[in-house]
Amino acid sequence: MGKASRGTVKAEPYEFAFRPATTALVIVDMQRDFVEPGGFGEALGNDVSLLRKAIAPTRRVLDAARKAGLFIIHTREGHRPDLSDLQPSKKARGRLKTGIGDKGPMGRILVRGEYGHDIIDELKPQAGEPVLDKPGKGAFYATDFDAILTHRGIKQLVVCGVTTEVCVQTTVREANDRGYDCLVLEDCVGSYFPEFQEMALKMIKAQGGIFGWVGKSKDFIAAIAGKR
Ligand code: TIU
Repeated sequence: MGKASRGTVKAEPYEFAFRPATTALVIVDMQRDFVEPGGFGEALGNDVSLLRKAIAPTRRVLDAARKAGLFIIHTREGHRPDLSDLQPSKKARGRLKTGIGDKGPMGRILVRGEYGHDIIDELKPQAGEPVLDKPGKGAFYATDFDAILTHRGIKQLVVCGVTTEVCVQTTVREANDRGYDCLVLEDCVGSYFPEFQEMALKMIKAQGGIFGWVGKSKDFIAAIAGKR
């Protein structure tokens, strides 16, 4: 099958239709500081094992997407080393003793170029897969994400990453308002809060897919196998 082929993925509220040539895999913020033991997320009192469950299925999706020749883009949340793009409100939020820009267990927290800010080894980007640095929760705010997708003719986004109700959902809402169809893979996204995981996914697919679709990695992998 050529790249002009169409596919459908079993999903809710109904099947997700896509064309491999116009579909991007977006992996949101799989950074050490959120996902690894000893990082910023854990230092805030979170159980990172809830996020780590998403690593293996996301790796399978990434491998399948590479084989199928899909456009792949990775995002990272973080700031310039001089913190000139860090809103004072974001810095102040949480009244943290050790917050964004401060020295954390894996370098300066959420600062570009630091070890903890980078993507985990299991999901390391390859050459040709853009890495999008974003200062906010959504991937569209203050970035060239929309331009990158538009230049490639991308219309559908398949979304993995963390956390489900924060950066994943914000990005899906932003994408939806810009006319992209989003499929969120439920086993490839993770939240520190199980109840938010459940509800964030329900919110996306409610009301006929008000923000998008929710599916499973195995069904997406089956749909793109042999599409190259
Ligand atoms: N990437 C992302 O979701 N950033 C966050 O700060 N998430 C939290 O859940 N805190």
